[in-house]
Amino acid sequence: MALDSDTLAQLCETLRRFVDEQLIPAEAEVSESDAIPDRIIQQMKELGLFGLSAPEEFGGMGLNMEEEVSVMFEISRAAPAFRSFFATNVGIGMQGIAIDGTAEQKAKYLPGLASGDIIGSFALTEPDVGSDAGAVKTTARKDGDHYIINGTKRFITNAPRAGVFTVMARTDMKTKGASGVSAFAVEAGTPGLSVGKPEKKLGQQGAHVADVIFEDCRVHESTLIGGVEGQGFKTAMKVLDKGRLSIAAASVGLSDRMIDDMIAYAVERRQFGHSIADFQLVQAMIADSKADAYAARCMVLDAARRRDAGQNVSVEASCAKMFASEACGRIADRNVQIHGGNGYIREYRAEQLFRDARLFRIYEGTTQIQQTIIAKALVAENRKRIGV
Ligand code: COS
Repeated sequence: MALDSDTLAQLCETLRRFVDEQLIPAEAEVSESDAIPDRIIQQMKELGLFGLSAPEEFGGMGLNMEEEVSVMFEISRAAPAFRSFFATNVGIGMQGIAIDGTAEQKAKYLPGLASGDIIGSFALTEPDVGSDAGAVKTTARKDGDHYIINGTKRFITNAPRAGVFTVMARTDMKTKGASGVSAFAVEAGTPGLSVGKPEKKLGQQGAHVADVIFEDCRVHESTLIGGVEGQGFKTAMKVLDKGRLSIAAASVGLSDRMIDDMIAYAVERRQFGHSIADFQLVQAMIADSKADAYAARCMVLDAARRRDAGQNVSVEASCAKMFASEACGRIADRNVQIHGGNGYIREYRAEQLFRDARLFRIYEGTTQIQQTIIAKALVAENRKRIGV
C-alpha cells in the first residue's frame, strides 16, 4: 500500500467533506450551466485528485487500486460530472502512457497529468467502431520518421479541454483486426487535429464529450506509445480493465448517495398520517438498494485487491462493472420512485441522478460487452482445462 490506513481514512474524510460542503451544493449550478466552476477545479487540483494514480516520482499520489476505488467511493457521492472532470487523468486518459509508455513519454506527460495542468483524453471509439473496438478505422500511415493520422474519434470525454490524447489508430492496413492497431500520444494543437462541438447529452451536464477529427495529422514516431507498433489494442484493453473498476467504484459511490437521499426523503415525507419510511413497501426499496450497493462495493474491493496482488482481473473487473452499474441503475430508479411526483421534478436531485447514472451501463464497455468478456474467458478456461 502506498498509504497507511490512517492516511487513507483521513483522505477519504477530507473528500467526504469536500463532497458535502462544495460539490453537492454546486450540483444544480453545474447542471444548469453545463460547466464546472473554476473554484471547484482549483480545489480539485489542490486536493491532488488529478494525480491519484500517477506514480509518486511524477508528482502523483501513487495510490494502488484498493486505495483508488476507496477514494472514488467518496467522491462519486456527488453528481458524476465532477468525477468525470479529473477521472480521465486518473484513468483512461493517462494509463496508456503510464502502463505502456516509454520513459520519455512518461517524463513528458505524467507530471502535467498528475497536477491537472494537462488534461488527458482516451480516443478509441469511432462513428462505426464502438463495442467492436478492434475494428478501428482511423489510420496512421508511416511516412519517414512520422505517421500521418486520418479518421474521426467519437464521444471523447474531456476532448474540448484535453492537452494530450491517447489515440488508437491502425498502422497495419493489411489486417482489419486488433493486431493492426497502435496507440499514439497526440498533443492538442497538432496541425490536422480538431475537436468538434460538445454533444448535448441525456445527463452528466458539466462533463463534455466531442468528436476528435484527424485530417492528415502528422506526428513524429516518438509519439507511438511504447515505441512498438501493433500493441495499441492491448494497451487499450489494459487501460479499460482498470477503467472499468473505476466506473464500478463510481457506481457504488453514487448508489450510496442515492440511498441516503431516498431515506432522508422517506423519513421526511408524510402520507396516510405516517412518515413513508414506516411503510414496508418503501422499506423494501430501501433494503434492496442497500443490498445491491453493498454487494457492488464488495465486488469492487475484491477485484481491486486482486489487481493489487498482480492477478489478471479482466473477468472480475467486468463482473464488478456490470453488477455495480446495473445496481446503480436500479437504485436510481427506486430513488425516483420513493420521491414520487417530486422524483420527476428538476428541483429534486433524484431526476438528475437518474439521468446521470444511465451512462454507467454504457461507457467503458456496455453491460453486454462485459457479459461477453466474462463468458468468453470462462469458456476458454474450461476448454483449456479439458484440452479441446
Ligand atoms: N488485457 C490485455 N490484453 C488483452 C485484453 C486485456 N484485458 N483483452 C484482450 N487482450 C488481447 C487478447 O489476448 C488478444 O491478444 P492476441 O491476439 O495476442 O491473442 C487481443 O487483445 C485481441 O483480443 P480479443 O480477440 O479478445 O479481441 P476482440 O476483438 O474479440 O474484442 C472485446 C474483445 C469485445 C472485449 C473488446 O473489443 C472490447 O472491450 N470492446 C468494448 C470497447 C469499449 O469498452 N469501448 C468503450 C469506449 S472506451 S471509453
